[in-house]
Amino acid sequence: MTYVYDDTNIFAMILRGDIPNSTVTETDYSLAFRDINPQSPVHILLIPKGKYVTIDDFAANAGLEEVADFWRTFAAIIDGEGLQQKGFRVISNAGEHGLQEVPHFHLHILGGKALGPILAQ
Ligand code: DGP
Repeated sequence: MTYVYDDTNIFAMILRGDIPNSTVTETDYSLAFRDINPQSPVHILLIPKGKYVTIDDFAANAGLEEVADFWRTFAAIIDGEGLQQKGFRVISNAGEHGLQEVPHFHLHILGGKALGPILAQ
């Protein structure tokens, strides 16, 4: 499977520093920032700095250091935001059926309230 990365997507612009973001944490390989349109009291987007379109692109093609950094950063966010005790939800939309708006792989990390059913319909 080949993945075609669009350098004009909004998260690429954030990574280039062209538009500001509310950074939660940053490493050599990963960036986490607050969603501009939060769906819950905690709504963080975690992205790799590398050019991966979807979660499966990242899983198949990222280097092991990137993968390890990403998941350790994820764990640090859960800890830092105090989400372990009450729990949280992670979503990654991919492609057309997943209604992915921004074609740079990202995790939505949602928490801070009871989130309801996983799907609205
Ligand atoms: P998705 O549908 O999974 O691709 O969700 C993309 C998310 O990105 C959506 O929840 C809104 C968020 N978003 C879009 N543009 C910006 C932006 O410029 N800054 C921030 N912080 N979030 C954005």
